[in-house]
Amino acid sequence: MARPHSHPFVPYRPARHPEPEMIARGREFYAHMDARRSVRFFSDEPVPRECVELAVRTANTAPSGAHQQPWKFVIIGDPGTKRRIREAAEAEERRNYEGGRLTPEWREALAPLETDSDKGYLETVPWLVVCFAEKYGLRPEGARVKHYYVNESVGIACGLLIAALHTMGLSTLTHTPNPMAFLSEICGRPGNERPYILFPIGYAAPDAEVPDLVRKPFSQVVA
Ligand code: IYR
Repeated sequence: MARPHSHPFVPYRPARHPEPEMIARGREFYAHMDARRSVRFFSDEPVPRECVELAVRTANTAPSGAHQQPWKFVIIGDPGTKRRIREAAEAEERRNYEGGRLTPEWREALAPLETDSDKGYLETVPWLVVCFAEKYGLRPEGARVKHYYVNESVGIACGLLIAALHTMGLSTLTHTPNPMAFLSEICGRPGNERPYILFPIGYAAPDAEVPDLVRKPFSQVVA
């Protein structure tokens, strides 16, 4: 059936599998993703830059509002920049944890994670990726372009980044130092980009531990 189009369309034939294979593949992917944990104890072992780039390429496959891809991923590997980011993040977190900026309710919610203002992992890891969300686009002459569903789009892209890292055997953390405006300055990003998530990326330390958390059972997340 030839549909009338006013813009270019191309055929799309995603792979299909017999039902038992669909279920086997789904189970395998679920088990793989279910084994992922956020990590705060990293090894300083080097990781090929190509792995990080592949994760960013994967993130860039995310669906986005009006296909505007309102994201930017800054890849940082040099020790000086990692140090500046660590120092700035810790300064903010000291105001949170030691300066009383965290509300008692927030403190209580974070207690099981045993987080504190020490963000040494920001220097330990071989790579940092800072994801920025483009609040609006900028044409070369400077005109603003409205972006749609920025938060949803960038969130999905970051989810794919996390999945890609996990599939390569790498670990990360969705770190959101609060507030994180310092990331714009250190990364030299323009005003239309808002820091979204800071991802330390590396191998989990051989003796890494994670909080003994349980995921909500399926029955509680499905309705
Ligand atoms: N940004 C702080 C606090 C923090 C907040 C949440 I929500 C967490 O899930 C974890 C930590 C920090 O990084 O320590």
